[in-house]
Amino acid sequence: MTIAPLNWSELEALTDFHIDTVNGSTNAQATLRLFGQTESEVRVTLYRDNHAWCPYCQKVWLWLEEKQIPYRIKKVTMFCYGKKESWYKRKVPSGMLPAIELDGRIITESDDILIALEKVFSVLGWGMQDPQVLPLRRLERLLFRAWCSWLCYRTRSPREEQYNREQFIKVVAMVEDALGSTPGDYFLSDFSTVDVIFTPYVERMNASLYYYKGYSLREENPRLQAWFAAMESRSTYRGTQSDFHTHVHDLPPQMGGCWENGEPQMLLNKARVDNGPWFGLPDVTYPEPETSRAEALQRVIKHRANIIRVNPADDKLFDEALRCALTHMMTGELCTPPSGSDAALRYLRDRINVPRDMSIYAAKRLRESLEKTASLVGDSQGIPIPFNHRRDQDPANFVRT
Ligand SMILES: N[C@@H](CCC(=O)N[C@@H](CS)C(=O)NCC(=O)O)C(=O)O
Repeated sequence: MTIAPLNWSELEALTDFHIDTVNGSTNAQATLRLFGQTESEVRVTLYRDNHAWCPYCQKVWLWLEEKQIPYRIKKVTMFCYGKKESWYKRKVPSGMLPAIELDGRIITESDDILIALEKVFSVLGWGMQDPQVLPLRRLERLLFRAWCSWLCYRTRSPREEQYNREQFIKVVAMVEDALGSTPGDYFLSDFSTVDVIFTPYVERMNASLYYYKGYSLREENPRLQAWFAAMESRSTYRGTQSDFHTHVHDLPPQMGGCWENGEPQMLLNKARVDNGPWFGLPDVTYPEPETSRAEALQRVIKHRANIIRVNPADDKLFDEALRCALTHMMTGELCTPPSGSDAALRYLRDRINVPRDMSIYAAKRLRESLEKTASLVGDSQGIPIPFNHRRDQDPANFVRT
């Protein structure tokens, strides 16, 4: 038995999800953050990517959120998603992100940005140049390079693949030692700028190695596992956290390629990230909030006109199919979509971006219902996600109408 899809007004009545983007918890939608202060106190503008994906932007974003510095956010398109805004190129000719404007002065390079912010707003636990922090900053870069060597270069033999894997695991052991050398789950004896610096790439390593190499960083290393859990106890981190699906498909154009090793575990992991089930993946472990479905529904309703317009399928067909998936998500009842809409539903399933569009559990709920609903009418996949660019996600297509 399947039910008829709810109409848009019936769906709207099922969500009252609302967040205070300005003074509430960390979120990707905000363009102003005040933390209870007044707008006249804003001295900082953060220029970051539209996708809330750029790792160096996440570093500065997390730092500002942890310190609760009032700031404005201006979003810029990254090259591989679309055309860089000319107003930004006038400010930062290279077009690189992140940048901040601090009391009218433009600063680029995420480390220099944090150093400049520390001078004005004081350090986050320990300073960037502190003798305890410097070796850990170097360790983070060492880990980054070992990860790139394994993930981003095509190897010519299984031996070379094995060597790259071992080199990476050696550096991970150093990270485990560093985490074990202080009390608590963070890098130093308390949460600090060091945790902020490690966050963006460790999150991307966890996703990409799971998917492209069959290696689960978070599950195979107990101290990193505890560190992730400690990070996830912070609402700041949760607000910036992405999921496996988003990362593994956003990384290749940014990194110039990510190479699969074709091993059995890798193939299983890849299928799971792409086709589900998405619950239980080691990309998140804190309990699912009760609001996840309502959040996903509210976000789709808000952008439904563009979501339908951008989808390659016929608008009327996809409108109905999308309502079927949302009806399933909210009621738990199966709702058969029009025949021929399976590829369209999976096209959207593959293009939910976390945390730009919604938080991690909301995205899992939506992906789950899109997939379940698509599977009622067929197994056609959507147009494949491009590997060399992500212009399918050009933010220009999603400016609200
Ligand atoms: N060393 C720089 C690296 C910044 C960087 O590589 N930014 C990339 C995005 S992650 C970028 O802006 N690329 C240009 C683009 O994609 O538009 C920093 O630490 O800020």
